Amino acid sequence: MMIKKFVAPTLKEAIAKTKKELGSDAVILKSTKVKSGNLLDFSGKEEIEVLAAIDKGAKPITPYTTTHSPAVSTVSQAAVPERSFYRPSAPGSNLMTLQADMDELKQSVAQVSSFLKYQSVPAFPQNLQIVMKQLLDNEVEEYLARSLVEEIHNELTQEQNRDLRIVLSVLLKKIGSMITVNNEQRTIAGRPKVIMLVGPTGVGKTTTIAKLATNQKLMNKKKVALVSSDTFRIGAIDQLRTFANIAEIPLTVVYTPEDMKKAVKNYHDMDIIYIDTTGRSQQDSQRLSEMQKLVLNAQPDETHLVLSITTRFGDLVDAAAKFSKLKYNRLLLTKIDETTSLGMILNLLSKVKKPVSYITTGQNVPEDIERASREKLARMIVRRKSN
Ligand SMILES: Nc1nc2c(ncn2[C@@H]2O[C@H](COP(=O)(O)OP(=O)(O)OP(=O)(O)O)[C@@H](O)[C@H]2O)c(=O)[nH]1
Ligand SMILES: [Mg+2]
Repeated sequence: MMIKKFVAPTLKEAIAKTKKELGSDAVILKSTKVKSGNLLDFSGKEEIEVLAAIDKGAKPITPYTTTHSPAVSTVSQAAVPERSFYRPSAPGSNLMTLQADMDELKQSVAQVSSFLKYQSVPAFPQNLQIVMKQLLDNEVEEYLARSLVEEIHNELTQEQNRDLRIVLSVLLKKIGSMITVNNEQRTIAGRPKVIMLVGPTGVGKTTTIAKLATNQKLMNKKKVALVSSDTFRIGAIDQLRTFANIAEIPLTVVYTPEDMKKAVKNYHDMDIIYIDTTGRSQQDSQRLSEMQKLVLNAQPDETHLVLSITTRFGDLVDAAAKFSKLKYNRLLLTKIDETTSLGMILNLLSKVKKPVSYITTGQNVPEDIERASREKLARMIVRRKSN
């Protein structure tokens, strides 16, 4: 393993530097706030120092010098960086984004008249027509969009309906109330919390486990262990093993449901055990039944069904139904960065009544993950697409 230090004004910039030099396989081991390195700077300004590692086998993009310092001791001293998924958004930011949403929506006014030619929208006041079009553009199903707009029409006075700011804030509230989240991160006293990720192939389960485990270890300083069930596909484990080695997180691979029980028991002194599973097609009912045994033996406190929001809606609903055999109690939505039709989230949540735990927004470990928030999800659903 090779380790290198990067310093930048923000965590994001430090990570960008790291990725530029070490490539996208680099893993952040530690990020700390440090005083500005510039001796002439007396402002007391802080910068972010990132300690990154890359597997020896992987090729860096540019040549660099390395120090072979042991990572274990430094990992446990990690400080909370500028931007982590535990931080609440800045006060006042909601109002600002609401204003931005509104300005964006106003730009749609011009398009509404042409839209009305081909949509059978009842004679709603103009602001409600704008909102309706916006929801449909974002691929919210028509019946949902219509019922939201009708409710607003009925509940607000004519004068309120003429104020786009009021219409929009009521809309966001209504959408927010259709969403439930559960992003509880507290661990359980006296025993490890067991968290299992299940879901179709290629949705991002392993990547998400790497993000969650790193964040819990580095930022919350939790004792974290990984278990991976590799009962169906030889070689599937390499990706997680490489990560576990670099981040120095213990990993056990289990091959049978009985192994699972032992592995979980073995990690009794950990705070969190994350269980990765190999992707299963929801069509493969025999394999799903085998997975049920794994679940039974792991006794997870949380089972997150991981779904990529880039998947066709019909397939999402189908996966949600088939995986219900595994009694999942959270939805974890991935690849939010890859689509502009975020109305799909509302369509899904109106059918699958489970709380959302996290959303993931890119391939970067550990930063591209956020705890789900109703307000933020509602805004994503309403937001105008940036083309
Ligand atoms: N754009 C984007 N890509 C992601 C995200 N999460 C994961 N990926 C990518 O999706 C691909 C599959 O990710 P994995 O973590 O291997 O998916 P998996 O669910 O573990 O796959 P299987 O174990 O084969 O079922 C990888 O290229 C990831 O980098 C995300 O939030 N956004
Ligand atoms: Mg995987």
